[in-house]
This record gives sequence, C-alpha cells and structure tokens, in this order.
Amino acid sequence: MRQAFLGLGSNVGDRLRNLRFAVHSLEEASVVVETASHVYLTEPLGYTSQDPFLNAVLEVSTELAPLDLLELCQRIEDRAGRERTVRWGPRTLDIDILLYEDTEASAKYLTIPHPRMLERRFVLEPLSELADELPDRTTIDRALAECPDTSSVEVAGTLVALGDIREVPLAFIGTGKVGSAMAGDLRERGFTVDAVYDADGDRCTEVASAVGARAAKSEADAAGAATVVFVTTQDSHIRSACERASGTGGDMLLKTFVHMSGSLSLESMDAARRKGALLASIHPVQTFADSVSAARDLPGSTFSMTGSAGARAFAMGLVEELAGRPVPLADEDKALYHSAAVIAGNLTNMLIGAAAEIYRGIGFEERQAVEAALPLARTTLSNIEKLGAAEALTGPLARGDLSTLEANLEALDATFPEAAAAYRAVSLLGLRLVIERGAVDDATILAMKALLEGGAGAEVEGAP
Ligand code: A4P
Ligand code: MG
Repeated sequence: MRQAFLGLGSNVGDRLRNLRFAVHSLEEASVVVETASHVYLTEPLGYTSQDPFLNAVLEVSTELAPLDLLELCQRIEDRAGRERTVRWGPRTLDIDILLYEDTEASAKYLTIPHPRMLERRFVLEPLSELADELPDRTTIDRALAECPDTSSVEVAGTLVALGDIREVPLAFIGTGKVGSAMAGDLRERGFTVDAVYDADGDRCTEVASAVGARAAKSEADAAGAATVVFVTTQDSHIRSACERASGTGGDMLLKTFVHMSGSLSLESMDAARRKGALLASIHPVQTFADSVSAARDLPGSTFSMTGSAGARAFAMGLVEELAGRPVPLADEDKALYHSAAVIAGNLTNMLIGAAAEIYRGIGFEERQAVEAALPLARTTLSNIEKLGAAEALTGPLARGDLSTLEANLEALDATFPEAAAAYRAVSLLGLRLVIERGAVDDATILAMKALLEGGAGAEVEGAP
C-alpha cells in the first residue's frame, strides 16, 4: 500500500455532504482513508467573487499508482456534479493529490507535490494536523510560516458535523444502563439529545422525558433527524438495530453511527456504512451494575475509541467533553481488548467468589467469608497501583515456596477441583511476574512450573 495525502474542497451546494461523498466514494473504491483533518472554513483564493470553501485533508493508503488515483479523484468529482467552467472557480468538489509517498514528479497531467500547495493556507493548515514533512524535508510548520497566503482559514468542525459540538442532534437507540446514562449526562452538559428509542415503549417514554428528548416510534424514526446516532442496545441487537435505523431512509452521507460495545467491531454497523455513514465506537473501561452507578462513573472514565478516520476527531471531542480520557484502539484489536477487561474485572470477581466459597466450606459464615476475602483483594489492588503487578506479588509463588504450593494444591485437589484447576492456570500465568521480579532462582521456578503442570518440568517461557 502506498501513502498519499489528498486535499478536498467544496464551495457549492451542501459542502460538508460533498466532502463526505468524497470520503465515501474513495473508500468504495478501496482507497483506505487512514486519517482525516478537521474541516476548515476558508476564504476563496484565486477567483475571489465566490462563496467560502470547506477544505479538509485526508491521509490515504492505496494500491493505485498516481495517475490511476488522479483518474479516480476526477471520476468522483464528476459524480459529485462538478462542472469545470471557471478555472479556480466554484466547485461542488475538488480532490487534489497533495503528496504521494516521497514522490517529486512533474508530468503533463500530474505534478506531485501539488504545484500550488505551498501558497495555500487552506491546504497547509489541515495538512499540518496529519503530516510533519514534505518530500524535500521542509517541515510543514516551516512551510506554513513562509506561506504568503493571509486569507482566513478556520476550523469549522469535523467531517461528522460543523459548528458547536453541543448543537449536533443526537439520537439514542436502546436505553439500557449505558445508553440512558450517556444520554442524560450529555444532556446535562448542554448537548442536544433529539430522540431516544427503545423497544420497550414505557421505558422509551420514561427516558425520553428524563433527557428532554422525543420518544421515537422506531429505530429509523430516531435516526431520522439526528446527525449522530448512538446504538446503545445490547451487543446482540446492535446489528439489527443499525439495519433498521438505516434501512428505510435514503443515503446516510451526513450521519455517524456510534456504538458503545466493548467487544464488537465496527463491522456490526456495516449497514449504515454501506449507505455512507461514518462509524465510531466509544467504550468506557468501567463496569456498571445499574443506571445510577453508570451515571456517576461514566464521566472521568477511560474511553477506548475506534472509528472511521472522519469520525475520530468528533469522538475525541465528545469524550473530552465528558471529562473522559480517550485511548485510541484499532478496530481489529477489539476482541483482544475486551478479553483484558474480562480478565481484570470479571475474572477477579470469579476468583474472589471462589475464595469465599472455600472459606464457607471450612465453617465461615457468608459474611465472614466476604469480610475475609475483600481486605486482601483491596490491599492487593492498592499495592498493584503503587508498585505494579510484578513487585506487588506476594505468596508462595513470589517466595518460591514449593512446600506451601504443594500443600495448597493437594488440599484443593481433594475438595474443590475447579478451584485447583484455576489456581494452577492462573499461577502458570503468574510465573511471568515471578520471573520479572527476579527474586526466585531458575531451578525453583522450573520446579514450581512442573508442580503446577502436574508433570515433569519444561522450560519456563522468558526464563533466563
Ligand atoms: N493536476 C496536476 N497536478 C495535480 C495534482 N497533484 N492533483 C492537473 C490534482 N490535479 C493535478 O485540475 C486541473 C488539472 O490539474 C487536472 O486536470 C490535473 O491533470 P482541475 O481539478 O480539473 O481544475 P481546477 O480545480 O480548476 O484546477 P486546480 O489547479 O486543481 O485548482 P486548484 O488549484 O485546486 O484551485 N480557495 C479556497 N479557499 N479553497 C479551495 O479549495 N480551490 C481552488 C481551486 C481555488 N480557490 C480555493 C480553493
Ligand atoms: Mg483540482
């Protein structure tokens, strides 16, 4: 794949829609849009008696050679209804190749870098968001400082929407814990929640009135007037809800669909993407037992974010408004990412449940069992916070205490085989931390490994 930077411009018709048409059409033609700049409102340059432009720059990956890419860009311009009348005159859509790898070439139909880019602030400002250098090693900052163009170039928004992020009409499809907490919180922060939909009609009316929004009659009705559609149903319903939301309307070129699933990729909203919508996922790395705790804990959480290039700047802005900490994530890593959350949260829960069961089995009251297990767990967590997982490790494994390890396993094998299996599996994993701490000698580590595997010792991965 080759890397290129494309400059987009429009000053006729629905300008944002034209830019979105360009993004969608490029992706339909297998040009991967990797990143997108903000959208800028710019004073016309050259032929000045025309309307202001919207400009943006895209970073793309493509298999197409430069001339084929140019041809594709021109085909997309034509399909956007471009008429070539006045040179430098009004246009529904202009797509220029600014940079293509480190190529410096001039031919009859194509000059790279774009011959006039250094004289244009409407190119350099958005490009400076995505690139540092030109092929001749001049920095973009330097090019900007030396740019003779003094016309006005201002951020107008993102490819998701122009103007104040709070005025972008939002819809929520699915009003469970996270959906209703998110809608409520955004509304409190002055965002515009236009509509909510839930298959449970009573729940829908209740949440709609709580967040001052319209109770929609269907997914498509909720999405109808919204620019950003949150699909906050259960994971298993995201695909069908998204299909219904985007099924009846026309194209979705001005809409963005956002889900908040921790494990699903963006592919689950492909129905909307195929119609031109941008996609994003923002997932709070947090656990919510109920709506009240969701509303309390959502702000300030870490949010992982994946998304189409055009939706990322918007999603980032939204998370920042929630006082959250955004962490970008690749869509293909979503399942692995979720497995880490399950290990850190759910598996810890299950292990504490097992510990309490062992205590109960030897005569502790229910309450005593929990009271015995929890302080240990809490101290462990705070030590991990202070020292890191390896340094915070204590117990037989950390000491290289073979006889205690053996006694533990023997007792568990006799009374609670599932817990014995978990003890072995988690401890085998924990040997990595023992090795990292470096306090136990290699022979003891191998002996512990053999004991945990219930067989003869083999090499410990990562052991010296
Ligand atoms: N061409 C050569 N090199 C390239 C390249 N790197 N990328 C040839 C794209 N095309 C390249 O372009 C004319 C010819 O340039 C093409 O046939 C191609 O073979 P065009 O798009 O057919 O015509 P045009 O757009 O009128 O000319 P050009 O030169 O692309 O116009 P510009 O330079 O893009 O200027 N003010 C603001 N604020 N924002 C704008 O976006 N745009 C223009 C158009 C004027 N003022 C503006 C803006
Ligand atoms: Mg052009």
